[in-house]
Amino acid sequence: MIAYFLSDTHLGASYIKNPHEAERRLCSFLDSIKEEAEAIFLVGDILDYWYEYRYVVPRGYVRFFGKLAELADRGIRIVWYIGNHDIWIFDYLPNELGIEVVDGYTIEEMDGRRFLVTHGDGIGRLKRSFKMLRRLFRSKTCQKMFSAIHPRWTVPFAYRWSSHSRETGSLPGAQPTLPDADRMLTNINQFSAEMLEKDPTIDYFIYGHLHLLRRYPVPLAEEITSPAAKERDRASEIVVLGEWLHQCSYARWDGRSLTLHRYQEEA
Ligand SMILES: [Mn+2]
Repeated sequence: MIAYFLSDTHLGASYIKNPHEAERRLCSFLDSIKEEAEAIFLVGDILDYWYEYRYVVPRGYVRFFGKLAELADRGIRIVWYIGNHDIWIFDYLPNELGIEVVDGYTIEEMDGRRFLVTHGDGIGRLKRSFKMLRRLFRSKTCQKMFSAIHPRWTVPFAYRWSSHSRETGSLPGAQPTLPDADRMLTNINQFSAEMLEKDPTIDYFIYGHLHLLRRYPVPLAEEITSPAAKERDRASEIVVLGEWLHQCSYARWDGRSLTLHRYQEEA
C-alpha cells in the first residue's frame, strides 16, 4: 500500500500572497503522486475557512476540488480530517468529491502497521476558552443560527477572525507560535502515550496543526508505561507533518516504511 499524508495547506488564508500559485502547487503535487498513491490522508486545516450552507458553499478552490474529485474517481481513497480551520464540512464535500471526512481520529491499518491519524488541535490539556470555542463551533444549534445569517456578513467576519486570531495567537484559528508549540507538543506526547497505554499495537501517531516537521519515538511517561508497551519489539513514533505555506512537507508510506519529504516541482 502506498499512502501519503499532508496537512495545513491553509488554502484561502489572507496571508498567502499568491493564492493561485499555492493552489496550483498543491494540485501539481497531487498530480505527481496520482499514479502510485492508493490512499491520501489530508490531516486538517486544508482550507483556511470553509462553511457549507445547505444549498450554497463559499467561492474558490475549483482546481483543488477538481483534482481531489479526479483522484477519488481513479479509485484513490481520500480521507480529510477536520482541523480547527476547516471545521464546517458537512455533506457537500464528501458527496461531491467522493472522499471521507473525519472529525476526530481514525486508526488505519496498512501492511500490518497501525496509524493513528488526527489533526491534533483537540487533544491533551486545552485552555478552557479554547475548549469552549471548540464546543460552540461544533454545536448543532449554533451552526443552525449561524447558517440563518446571510453569508454576506458571516463570511467576511470569519475571514477577519481567521487572520486576526493568527496575529494574536489566542484563538482557535491561531497558528501555533513557538511557546504555544511547546505546549502542543506536550499535548500530543501525552495523548499518544495514553492511547498507546490503551492500545500498544499503534505504530505511528500522525498529526498536523503545529506547522512543525518532527519525527520521534513516543515518550512514555513512567506512570503510563504499561508492560505491554515495554515489551514491544519496535518503538511507536510520533510524526508531525509540517505545513504547506513554506515547507510543502509530507509523509509517504511505501508499504514497509514511513519517510518524510518536501515537495519540489521539477523545473
Ligand atoms: Mn490547526
